[in-house]
Amino acid sequence: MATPLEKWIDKIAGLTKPARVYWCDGSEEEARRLIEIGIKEEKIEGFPVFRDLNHKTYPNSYYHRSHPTDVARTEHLTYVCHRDKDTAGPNNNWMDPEEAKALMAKLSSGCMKGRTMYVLPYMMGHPQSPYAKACIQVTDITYVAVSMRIMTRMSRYAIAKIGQKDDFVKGIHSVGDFDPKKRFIMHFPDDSLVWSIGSGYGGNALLGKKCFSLRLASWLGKREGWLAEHMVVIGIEDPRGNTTYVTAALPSACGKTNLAMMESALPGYKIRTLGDDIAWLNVGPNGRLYAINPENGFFGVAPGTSMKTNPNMMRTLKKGTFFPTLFTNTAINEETNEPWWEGLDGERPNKLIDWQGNRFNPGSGNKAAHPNSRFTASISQCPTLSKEFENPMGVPISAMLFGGRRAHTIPLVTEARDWTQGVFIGARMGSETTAAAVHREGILRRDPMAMLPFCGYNMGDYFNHWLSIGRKLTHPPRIFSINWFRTDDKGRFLWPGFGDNIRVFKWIIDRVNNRVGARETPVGHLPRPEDLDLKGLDISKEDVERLFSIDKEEWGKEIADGEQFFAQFGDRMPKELIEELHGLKARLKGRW
Ligand code: GTP
Ligand code: SPV
Ligand code: MN
Repeated sequence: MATPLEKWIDKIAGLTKPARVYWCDGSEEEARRLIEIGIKEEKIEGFPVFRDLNHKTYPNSYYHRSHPTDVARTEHLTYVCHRDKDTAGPNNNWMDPEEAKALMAKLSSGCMKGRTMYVLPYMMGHPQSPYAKACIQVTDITYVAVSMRIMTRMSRYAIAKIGQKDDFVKGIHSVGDFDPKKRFIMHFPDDSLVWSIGSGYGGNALLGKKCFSLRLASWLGKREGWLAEHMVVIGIEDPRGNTTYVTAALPSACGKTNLAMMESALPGYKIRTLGDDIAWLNVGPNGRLYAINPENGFFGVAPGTSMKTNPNMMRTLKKGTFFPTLFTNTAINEETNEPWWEGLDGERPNKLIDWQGNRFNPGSGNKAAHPNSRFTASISQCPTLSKEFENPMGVPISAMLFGGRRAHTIPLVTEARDWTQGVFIGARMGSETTAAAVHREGILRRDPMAMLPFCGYNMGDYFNHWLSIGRKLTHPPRIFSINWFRTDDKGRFLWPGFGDNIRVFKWIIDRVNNRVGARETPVGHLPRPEDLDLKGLDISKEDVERLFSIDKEEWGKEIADGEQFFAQFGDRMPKELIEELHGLKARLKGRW
């Protein structure tokens, strides 16, 4: 008797008509074979799906060039198909599920003709974790199959775990013919199904990542009483030998990967990595919030990564294990066959092939690597990996941070008075846009909890859900706002960032452990000047003042913008957050 899983695979194969169906086991030997196929047989626009890189300096690494129209997430083609539009909310594109399925069936009919359909069984989360989920994705390109092996725990175990059940997490993926007009990323929360066609790009095609672990999982979390968040998870070891676990939500390309493995500029402090993109947060039996990272790898932004900014990522990329490391849409150094990107250490090599496959002309004003070019590497290769990474229960969280790119207004660090004010800070979050999604860069947009593109239901309901989680916690984490990106009038960053961010973390863990006081302001608690450890840092007193300055006029605009953003959620907006907004307004008007 066929299992529900086997029947489902037959049904998809009947629709998409692949030449063969291959069930992956996630082994090392299989990854090698898939890469061989990608090198020798599969092509995108005449270019092989994989190309060998220099294995002496970057062991087991391969290059992938995507279709030139397919280099970032496409939020305008991403839909969340709840039965009714209001459940999806103004923060999501919506289509009626039946209509969406009919459209996808039409686009998928025969879309795998002549190709292989790879069946990928994988777990999100440690297999022994009560919070883990067993998933299946099909795809018709080796790049996605190999990427999923790096990013998830892929093995036949997931098939055993699914057994006779039919409510497993399902993903259908085909690159189709890469036609942007036929490109859609559709989510069906009621069926635990993601259906994606026309794109091979990470967030659109590795369906365990944003599509399942955030959009569908946030909806599951709403129904089951937990949170799926766009967050880093780290442990901070202090000179006393204590470790404080912290999460931080930052929008795409705003520094999560950097933060996750930061090399501390302060002696005695060490960062321990648990995750750089996604956290699943559960209320533990002791009333504390526990975090797991459901992923097993990094899909990080290449440009700007160097021994200076992120040495531990450079070490991860060069470690070389039985997991391959992939580079997508970077440039290639023609002489050494190494990947290259803007911001990498050393001089720019003389002979570069740009991300579109052409000889790079430095006079052209173009970038050699695409600004959203990325690497894919196993988390097991990270030298700062926490020994708690494989703990099925996760780690207890003492502080949660919300941040973004804000040239003005938002101080370097602010502490919320309590959970409700913290949720208000997260809900009001804004950030200047980056190259991680297709849109104009550098525009300020509201991005609550860094989840605007990833929340799988109405954000008004999402804010309510956050408040309800707070009510279940007897020892809630403290909540902070951070901003590494404040600039002066000339656009120069006021804060050195990167390894020096530990100075902010030192204050945060001192606050969590009730070791320091704070300065009360209308916008929250700020560090007293003497409590921020700036030893050995070349920063002027004026710059420090500017990092913490609160400008009434700028805050007036900030509140008006936030108010307008909240208004679109109508009566789904929690009254607690509206009260916070009025409170903030009144405090700023008063004397302080
Ligand atoms: P996704 O993978 O897209 O979710 O993003 P991410 O948040 O992991 O992004 P990542 O860490 O790769 O961010 C990269 C960008 O942030 C690069 O342009 C870095 O130079 C910049 N960045 C990271 N940390 C800092 C910092 O402390 N200060 C400044 N000024 N820039 C930073
Ligand atoms: C992001 O854009 O936030 C990413 C990369 O982490 S992707 O997986 O493409 O979404
Ligand atoms: Mn991300």
